[in-house]
Amino acid sequence: MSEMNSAAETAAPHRYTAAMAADIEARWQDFWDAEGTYQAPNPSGDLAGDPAVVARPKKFVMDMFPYPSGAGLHVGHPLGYIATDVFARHQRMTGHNVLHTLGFDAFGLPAEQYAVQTGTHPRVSTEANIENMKVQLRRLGLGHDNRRSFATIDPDYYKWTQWIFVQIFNSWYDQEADRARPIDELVAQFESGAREVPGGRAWSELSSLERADVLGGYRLAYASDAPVNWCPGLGTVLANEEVTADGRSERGNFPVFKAKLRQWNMRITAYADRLLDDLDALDWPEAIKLQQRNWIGRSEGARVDFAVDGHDAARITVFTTRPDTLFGATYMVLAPEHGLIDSIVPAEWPEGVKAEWTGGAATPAEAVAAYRKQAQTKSDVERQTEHKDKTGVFTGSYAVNPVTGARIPVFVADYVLMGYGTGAIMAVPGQDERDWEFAEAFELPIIRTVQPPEGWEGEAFTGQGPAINSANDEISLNGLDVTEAKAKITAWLADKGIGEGTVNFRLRDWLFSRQRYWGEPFPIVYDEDGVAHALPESMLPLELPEVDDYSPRTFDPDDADTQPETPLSRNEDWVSVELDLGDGPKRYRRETNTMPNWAGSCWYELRYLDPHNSEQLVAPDIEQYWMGPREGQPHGGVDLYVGGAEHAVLHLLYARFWSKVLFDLGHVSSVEPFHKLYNQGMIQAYVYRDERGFPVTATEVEERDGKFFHDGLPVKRELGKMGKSLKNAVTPDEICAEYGADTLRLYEMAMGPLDVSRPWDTRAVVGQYRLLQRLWRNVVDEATGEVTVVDGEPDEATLRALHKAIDGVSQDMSAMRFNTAIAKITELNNHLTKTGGPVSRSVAERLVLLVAPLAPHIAEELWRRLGHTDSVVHQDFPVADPAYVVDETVTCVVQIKGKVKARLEVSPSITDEELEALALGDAAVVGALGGAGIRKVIVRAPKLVNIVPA
Ligand code: ANZ
Repeated sequence: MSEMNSAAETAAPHRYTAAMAADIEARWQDFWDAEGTYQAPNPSGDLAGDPAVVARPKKFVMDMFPYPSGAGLHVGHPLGYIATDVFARHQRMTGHNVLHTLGFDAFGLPAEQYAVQTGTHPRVSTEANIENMKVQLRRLGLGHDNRRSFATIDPDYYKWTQWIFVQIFNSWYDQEADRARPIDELVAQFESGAREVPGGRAWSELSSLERADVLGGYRLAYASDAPVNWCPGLGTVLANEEVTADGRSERGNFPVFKAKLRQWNMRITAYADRLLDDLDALDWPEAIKLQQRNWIGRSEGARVDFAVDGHDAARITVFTTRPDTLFGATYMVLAPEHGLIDSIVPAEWPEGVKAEWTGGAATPAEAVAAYRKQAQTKSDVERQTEHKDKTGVFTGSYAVNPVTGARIPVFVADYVLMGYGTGAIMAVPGQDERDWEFAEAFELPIIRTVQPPEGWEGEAFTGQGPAINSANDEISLNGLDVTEAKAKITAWLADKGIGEGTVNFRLRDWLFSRQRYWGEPFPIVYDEDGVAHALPESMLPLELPEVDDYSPRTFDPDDADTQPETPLSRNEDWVSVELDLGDGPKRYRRETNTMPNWAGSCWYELRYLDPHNSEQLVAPDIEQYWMGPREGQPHGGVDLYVGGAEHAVLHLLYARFWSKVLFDLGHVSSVEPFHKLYNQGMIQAYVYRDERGFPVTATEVEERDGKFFHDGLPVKRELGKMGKSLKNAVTPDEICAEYGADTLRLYEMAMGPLDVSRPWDTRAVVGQYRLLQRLWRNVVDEATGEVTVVDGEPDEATLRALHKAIDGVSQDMSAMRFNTAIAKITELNNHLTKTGGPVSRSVAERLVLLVAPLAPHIAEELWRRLGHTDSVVHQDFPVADPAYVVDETVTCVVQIKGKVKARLEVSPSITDEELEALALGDAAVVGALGGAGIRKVIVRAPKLVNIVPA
């Protein structure tokens, strides 16, 4: 290969080669940096610029920013970054002020784990990784406004992450106004008596601790003792979203247990309805919207209170989506963590208890305790798995069905979750599959309350039908359909004061603290009463202290009875401080948890807008300019946000939530952070495994007759992820070295539709390299380096090829169909190659402009060689002349009595009828006929019309 190259280079010293690409690319990258080519002006502030550019329509194009891992980038990572770059470049060339930049999401577990393994400080390793990634990214020629880049670990940045936390802490959700408001306004209502203080006492009578407790029930950021996901193996608690389907930590794959620990939470549930409703106006993939809807999980139903036999004060409140089935509720279930259990468990088993209900225990208390212990080790998902054997134990107590008056046994079973509804259910085996299975296993009665179709037996019926077996002296549902029955029974329950219609959400509040070092410190201190105070803005950023030991305290992964220990708590000098928070110097203790790594990505789109602002989160006019609501974008937001579909819930939901809080509090004009979301596919790679199933280095594999060998031994090929662990990573650096960044960019864009996953194939990259070589040859003489284009008009066929390409590429660019855009450019380029002879300047220039978004370096070079002194980046994208875009025409001969009288240029697809009408209306034909009538017309579309006059 290298020998061939050198031979070619001597014969054609000005050929486009990898060496030439390297030279061109480095030169233009330096030029762009020096000129600030990609700087987008703001309407005001330190990044203000040319008012004429600001006056253009804006385009804010954004990528999901990378986590700077130590492994660096492989060719799969930049797929989205290249795509947004191509799109942004096209937008720039079609008259937009384009904001495109990239920052780094740099707090989080991997850096910390790496630091613990190697003994380097996480800041040191993270910053080194960022530098390395910047070098890799710069090589790709991405047109970023580098003035706007930052990392979430920069104190200038996390000052504002902490500031937003304080805003959230200092606000509450006013249900009536349906928005967040400052907490001071709530306090004023308590003080004036306009709102009753929970508990009924006067605000002035409460101690500061009592007041803090009351306010904690309202604040949008609050500490609570709710059961959380505790992961001893990682030494930290985790959000629900970070726990896998089988109850393990997404990171590290350690067991996760439920434990009661005091932790910070974000009241995202207050926004459940708005998070749901506002999805409608967003331009997002339906699949992602659906995942968010499911995660939020809105269910309409009812709460129903059940009395407990022999415990006058006790009520079991259930949430049900099927109140119409109440007559069929033959037992009840409490989640193992339910708070009522201990107070209703009797000392002895009641008379006549069935053996299989007791779990073999001597007393109900023992049975319940043993069952709870076992349930603790299972994840919510495991507990809910369909058709898993139903387990449970009897509490020894009975509840009373409020419509039938029947005594129904109360069980504890893990298929009911504490975190959903009320943590208690009425079980209706006749209409619910899980209840049916449980009833069969525990020999409980089954009463159908909806008429199943004929022949339906042996299983629950969950479909629609008329109500049956559903009447008492006061109310009958019989004969009503499900919807009618629900309405009727709900009204009846409300009337009796034992139930009401409610809406329940699956969404839980967001657990917001982690027991880590490498995260944003909370801007919170506690006074000697234990009351939490937010730090004033003047004390922000609260920087991470330098500590000797930043490793988390981890435990035996299986030991549920451990307690987290925060690394920051080991630093007494930092923890214990004297501060003046407005009422004189006092001693405080700092919060020693840190924020989860999601915090930094909850608002980064705003920092790109006004990256150096130290006075304000973002200047309002700048925020409105780039993010504000517009026609077609009623909630405002980033114009295009590109990233992987794996962020369907966590990041996108959290960022939407913060955005809404900031909107409510008047800090931003956009209600939503991201108007249009696009998920790029994955670049997959072949994995080769030896006989034991271990991956072998992909580049060492040989192919023979469709079989694959490594070191002479057969290996199996499969498609998988790209990465170090599967020994199949290809780096952009390798491809850039071998072909240049422009070839890499083209190849990644040409592989297939952007949203589809595709296998990487290094051998195919050369195809795009050849395209660029032919492009070069159409403009530059490989032997002399002279530009070969000529003045003068191209021929008709070339004009057609050119304008068709312009038309198609323009549409493809706007719709992000970059693969088909490349196909059209290739076609045009091949046309020019085939035509032979020098290309006309006007065609060559427009071809270069078409290529510019995709392969900016070679385009910039050719543009310069074609005699231009300004950058190709800000040229107008070519516009197609519609006259040349329409299909080509064919010549139709019109004969009268066999003699040619006219020639018509017609579409090749014209019909006989259209052609006949056209011919008879033609002036020459009308003249030749001279008013004579017509006996017959013979039409052979599209080429011939023969008229026989009368
Ligand atoms: C009686 C009933 C009868 C129910 C019937 C369903 C069908 P979604 O739609 O997901 O909101 N449920 C309530 N809380 C639960 C908990 N903490 N753990 C497990 N299951 C729980 O589901 C609501 C239904 O799931 C509720 O309606 C309840 O069972 C059950 F024919 O009540 B149903």
